[in-house]
Amino acid sequence: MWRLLATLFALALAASACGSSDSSDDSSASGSSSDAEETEVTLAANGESLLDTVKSRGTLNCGVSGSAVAFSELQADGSMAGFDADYCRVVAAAILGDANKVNFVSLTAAERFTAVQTGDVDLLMRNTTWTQSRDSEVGMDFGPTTYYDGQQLMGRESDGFSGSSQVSDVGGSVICTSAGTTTEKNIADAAAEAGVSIELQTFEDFDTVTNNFISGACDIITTDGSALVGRKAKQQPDGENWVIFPATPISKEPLGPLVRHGDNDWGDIARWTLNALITAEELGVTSANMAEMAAGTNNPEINRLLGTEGNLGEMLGLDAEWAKRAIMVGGNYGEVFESNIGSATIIGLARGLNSQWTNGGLIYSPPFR
Ligand SMILES: N[C@@H](CCC(=O)N[C@@H](CS)C(=O)NCC(=O)O)C(=O)O
Repeated sequence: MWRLLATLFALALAASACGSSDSSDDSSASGSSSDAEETEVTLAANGESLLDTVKSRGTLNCGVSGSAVAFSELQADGSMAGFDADYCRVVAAAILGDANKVNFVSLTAAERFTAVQTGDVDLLMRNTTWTQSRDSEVGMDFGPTTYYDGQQLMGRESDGFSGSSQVSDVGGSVICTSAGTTTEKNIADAAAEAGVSIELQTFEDFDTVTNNFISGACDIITTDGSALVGRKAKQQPDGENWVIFPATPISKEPLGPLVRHGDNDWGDIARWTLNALITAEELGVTSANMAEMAAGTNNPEINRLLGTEGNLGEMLGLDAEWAKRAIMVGGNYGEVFESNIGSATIIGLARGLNSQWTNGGLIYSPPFR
């Protein structure tokens, strides 16, 4: 009975989110509410949780950007690379025992929430900001934040901009960003607050936004700081200097995984798999020392995490070695960070706010107990 009620509730959310274009920043996604209804009814008829569905399907359908530099980028050979892509692999390894059992689905910002609502993707890992309306109106459930980001602007030094420019300096500019994002709302708010008038143009994807910046059609582009750093690293033409400002972002953009509202068991998997990687870093469990750690240690939390003590994995509907498999995909949170977006990569992001809480940052997992 509770499942029927949950399904009806999810349907109502899906229908309202798809049917209106003005109630939230994210409701302009493609797809129709009838698609959502068909999928919901199928899931309800099976009486399965998404965990059962994914196990019997044998693959995880994971929504990503596909063009977010170092986060999820489609490669020439058809593979998907990056920090977000690796998290999809980590979840597949935890559930299915194979990091390769991921079907990556590239989604634009405007498409992403409908894809979760209709069940086209099981998990969304697409530089998506946790906001109240996405949680309580659009019908998403967010996992812990994987990357604490913030919105910034990027302009040309030759236009007089510098790293110390402010929003108050962009009056009269054509500012471009992607549709269906927090970004388009934030820049409008920030310009109004700074008392400057801007011409805001939105496009379906950030490739188009960046190309319009390169051609000069846009004076400034704006989005999550990490995406601007990536675009500058990859696309800044020789002889130009693109500058990112203001130094303190204009918004908070906590990015992380999300699932459809209403399947708590499935949400638990998304949440605790990420917490496993975070806890592994905190406790010094790495891909390199896993064999030693998984043989049993004198730290009871490591033993619970790696399944040599207790039955935390079984409580999730998984097995004792789920976290071990998740950590072995690309290492703990810090290892996944460094290999994809850290200082030695093209994007070269510092840990900053994304340091462990024990190191002055915000990365903090609840205990494994
Ligand atoms: N974090 C923001 C923005 C996410 C987003 O989709 N950003 C656009 C740029 S505005 C994008 O496509 N980024 C990936 C890329 O660089 O292509 C949100 O959740 O709304």
